Amino acid sequence: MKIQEQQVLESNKSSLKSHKENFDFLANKLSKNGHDVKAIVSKLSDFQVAIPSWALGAGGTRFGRFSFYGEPSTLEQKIEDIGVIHSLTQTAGAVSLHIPWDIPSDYAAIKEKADALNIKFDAVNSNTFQDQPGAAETYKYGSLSNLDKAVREQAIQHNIDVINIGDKLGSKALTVWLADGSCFPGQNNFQTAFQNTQDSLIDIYKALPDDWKMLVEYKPYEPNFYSTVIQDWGASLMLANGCGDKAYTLVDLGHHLPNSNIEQIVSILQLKGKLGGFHFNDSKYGDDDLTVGSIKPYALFLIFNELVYGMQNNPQNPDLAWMIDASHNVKDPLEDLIQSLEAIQEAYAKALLVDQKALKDAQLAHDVVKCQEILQGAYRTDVRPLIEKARLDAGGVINPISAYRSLDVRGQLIKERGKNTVATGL
Ligand code: AOS
Ligand code: ZN
Ligand code: ZN
Ligand code: ZN
Repeated sequence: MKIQEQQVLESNKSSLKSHKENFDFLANKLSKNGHDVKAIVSKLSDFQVAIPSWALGAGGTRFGRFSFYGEPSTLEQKIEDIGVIHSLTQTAGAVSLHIPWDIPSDYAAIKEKADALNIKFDAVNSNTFQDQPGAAETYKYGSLSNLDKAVREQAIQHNIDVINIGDKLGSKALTVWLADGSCFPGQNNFQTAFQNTQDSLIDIYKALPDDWKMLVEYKPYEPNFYSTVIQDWGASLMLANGCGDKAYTLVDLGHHLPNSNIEQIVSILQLKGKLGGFHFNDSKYGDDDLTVGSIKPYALFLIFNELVYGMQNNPQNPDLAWMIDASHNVKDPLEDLIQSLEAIQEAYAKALLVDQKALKDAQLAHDVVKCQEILQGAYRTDVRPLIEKARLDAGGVINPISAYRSLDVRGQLIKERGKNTVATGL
């Protein structure tokens, strides 16, 4: 399944006129208010988000899984699916692989396929939260934090293997997420678990190529329900600092206790030059991995407001690895990813509309009402014509969901692959 240029053109025909009207109206209004619309549109066109290889099949919970069929069962097919999303949105120009779920059998062929679809290899993810068939040691009681040296060594070696695999594909970052922790008080010594984790991460860090980054992901609970070794941004930052300059914190939006001020976390990490990457999703209760922007779109906007500020004011912070980490039971996974990309673009576009100079002045004048007006004025703008224009300029479609449906992509995939269903990740 590959979207042809002709199909893109065809799909845009019917909506081109109304898009143009809407865009001209908005662009005119924004220009009058001093915005450089061209620059905003080109920033939106440039913005690329990596699709996680584990989100292309229907997700599931421990209570069950319901398939959409036609799901990709090989890495090649996963890349083809991202190719579909990318052709329509022009925003999904990267993939984040999970090892061992996605070990390439033929590196040259996979690279060629990804190149042809304009897809880059973003951060590679290691997995020490499951036992692999034939493995000598078990991760039942932890991996990098384990009391048993042999287990730690196996987990360290796995991460080094992942770096080597990613290196062959042109990836430049390793994401480490650990399930390590405890389910009951007294099960673990907090200090020993933390120190073991630090020492293990340092060993992995030593194997990191010079132009690579190590991204340390945190999460407050699950699968362990009493304590998690890397529970929050503070633990992640301490571990990253303990490794060195190439180690950073990765923020997954679902990995916070309810009502955490994620925008503030993001902001301070950028100030310290230590924000390395993002896993976008949304949640109502915990690590729900719901569609980006489906529950708390205003919070997403506030996060993007800090990200835009950071990208403009914090040269000490490197370019971020933007990734989605979501998965679903009840939606076609590709439609869901398209909705997530749209929500990310929308939050980004609105954040670009915040008048930073006016905001600073209002802050200086302690004009609290004005500060809020500035943020909410940007948030309340319907920026969809800007996103449509950005997609159109880059060669994508005006309305990805309706194009996906009218091209009957899922039907085609089922025809090609049959009623394929595969188990995916977390
Ligand atoms: C787990 O909750 C995390 O979000 C990780 O990013 C994890 O490695 C990923 O979901 C792949 O399993
Ligand atoms: Zn994540
Ligand atoms: Zn998550
Ligand atoms: Zn998660």
